[in-house]
Amino acid sequence: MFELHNGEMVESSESPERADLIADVLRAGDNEFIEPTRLDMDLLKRVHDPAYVDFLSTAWDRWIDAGESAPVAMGFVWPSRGFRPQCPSTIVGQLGYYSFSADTSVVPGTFAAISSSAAIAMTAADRLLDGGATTFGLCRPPGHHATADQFGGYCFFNNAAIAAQRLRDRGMGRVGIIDVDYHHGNGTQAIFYERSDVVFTSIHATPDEEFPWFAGFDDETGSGDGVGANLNLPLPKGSDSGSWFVALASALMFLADAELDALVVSLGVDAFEDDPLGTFGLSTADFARMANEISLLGLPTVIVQEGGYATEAIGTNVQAFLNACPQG
Ligand code: SP5
Ligand code: ZN
Repeated sequence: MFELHNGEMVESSESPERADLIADVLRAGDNEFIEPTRLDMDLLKRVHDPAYVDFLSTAWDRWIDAGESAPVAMGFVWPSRGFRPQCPSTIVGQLGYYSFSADTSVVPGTFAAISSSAAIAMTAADRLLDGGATTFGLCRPPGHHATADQFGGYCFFNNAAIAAQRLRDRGMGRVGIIDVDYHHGNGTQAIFYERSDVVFTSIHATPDEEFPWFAGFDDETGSGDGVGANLNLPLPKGSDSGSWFVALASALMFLADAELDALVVSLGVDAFEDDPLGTFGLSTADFARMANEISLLGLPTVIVQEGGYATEAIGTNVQAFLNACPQG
């Protein structure tokens, strides 16, 4: 698969192989694997605009029916400053309306992949609710950049938001989300921005210097009912592990004060020192430390996979985090 990067079509950083690399490492360890159950479409449409879900379910077929021949379907005009944010009637216009970045395109397998990724997040939440144990959803593609009605940043359905909404729908009073991916989880933030029942915090490279550029600043603190329920901890590009863990301490204090019943971790491992997209200095051992510190909250926890592109290390980094989580 390809992405448009600074004017060139290049091989995409986000590949199906990523999930296999993680699964291979986890299969070699002492882990129980379960298959996802069928995605609850009502749940999906509580998180995402139903029209957006319907758009994605037919986008590839409509692209072909429109006579387009490009191997990927993507937006090329977005409703940016001064434009009308209204949905056009044709597939080419709608691709722009329902997306925000040029790194993400629709291909024949997109809807199947994003539906199973979302089903994995839902199933992880269900397993936590049914069995009580910390559960990891090996979601791929990732989800935290996807808003209620826009794809981008390799994300289409917001898996973390789907897990959090499932926890809410099945009785958890207030749910926290901590996003440790190198990039700001703009989609998760947007979905819950006006809500107080799901609180969000994210540690990431400052959007002043890094994707997604237009969200993730520290003065974004929530609005309406959600005032005070959003905490961004942007760090300069090139930040080391020491400053990352100072930010984590702030995130954990924020979550500890929020009176939570459960937690969702958006586990991107692209803050790793050798990640090709990241610039932070975290080591493999730091992912274990991260899990140790998050576990001190003592909350029932669902973990969903987000980014991480250092293919030789993605599995060991995820394993380091998971092995440091309390078993139950
Ligand atoms: C989930 C997640 O980590 N999404 C990050 C999306 C960032 N997309 C823009 C990155 C631009 C770098 N593209 C380099 C492509 C070379 N393979
Ligand atoms: Zn990322």
